[in-house]
Order: sequence, then C-alpha cells, then structure tokens
Amino acid sequence: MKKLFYTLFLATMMVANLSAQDLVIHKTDGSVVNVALNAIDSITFSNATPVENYILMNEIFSRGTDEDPDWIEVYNTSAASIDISGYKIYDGGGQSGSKPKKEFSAGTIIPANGFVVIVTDDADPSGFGLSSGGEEVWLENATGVVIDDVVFPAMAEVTYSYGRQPDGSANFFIFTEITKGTSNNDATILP
Ligand SMILES: [Ca+2]
Repeated sequence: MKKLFYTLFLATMMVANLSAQDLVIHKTDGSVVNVALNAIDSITFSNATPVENYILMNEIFSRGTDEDPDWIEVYNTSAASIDISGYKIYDGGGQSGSKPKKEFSAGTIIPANGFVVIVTDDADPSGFGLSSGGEEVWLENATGVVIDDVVFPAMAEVTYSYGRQPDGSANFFIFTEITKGTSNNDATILP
C-alpha cells in the first residue's frame, strides 16, 4: 500500500505539473498498469484488507498402515481459536478432480496455537492416501481459497514424519520423532 500510495502521490504531483500523460502503477507481482491521466475521474483507496492466514499444515505422516493411517496435522498460528469447518486438504488427485478432497467436518475448531489432526488415507472412504514417495498437498479454506501448500519428500522409515520447526514456521525437516497432534518444537530432526 505504501508503494501504491507513493506512486499515486508522484502521479498526482505530475498531474499538478502537467508533465505526465499516464498514471503508471507498478504492482507487487511485477506487472505494470498504465492509465491515461485524462481517463481518470478520481482516485480512491478502498478499505479492503489482505486475507491473513493463520492455519498451516504443520506435520505430515505419509507412512501409514491399516492400523495407523496417514494423517496431516494442522496448526493455528494465532492467539484465538479458529473454526475450520469446510476447510479441505488434498493432493494432486484432489486438484485434478480424480480423487475427493478431504474436508474438515462441521464444528472443527482449532484452539489458539493448537493442533488438529485429520486422517488422509486410502483406507478412509472420504479421503486420499499420501504418497510415501513424496508429493504435494494443498490446504484450502471454506471459500475454496488455497491458503497453504507443502511439497513433502519421500519418507525412508515408518517412524518418520515431515513438518515445520518451530510450529508454523517456514522451516521444514524430516522428524525421526513423530509428534501427532502436539508441538513439533522439540521433535528430533533427521541428521
Ligand atoms: Ca506435531
């Protein structure tokens, strides 16, 4: 917003100087928008705020068995509880439509800085299996906006998982100590 404001400020100054022909907006995605000054009626700033995301996939277990199926742990990075009813997790099959997306059931609430584990296994009728050879998984919110995606590597051992340390950070590791539904912060990392 500061950059946009600065650009608009400069444009306004140029209008005052009658020395410019276009308003040039340089967007954060690298694109540039040109608008002829004589085509502008007015400039206003909206109150739209960016969507902030507090829910992340925090730990992934892809070496599940019938007795201990695959799962993904989701973490709430915020200091308030969040209702994640209708949020969905899926892999490439869910993205292409060949497999269902796994949906968090109605009434699923993650406490502040808390965890929820969802089973994602072929053995689960509404789910999909995680590839022990590694793949990409996505998390979308109840309105269908993708809010997180993680590419996890192959897991060599059934006692390994993959996740963030500290919780909610951008730092991923293979853990030799699974912490299903609890903090990853003290989990032992594969050397
Ligand atoms: Ca964990």
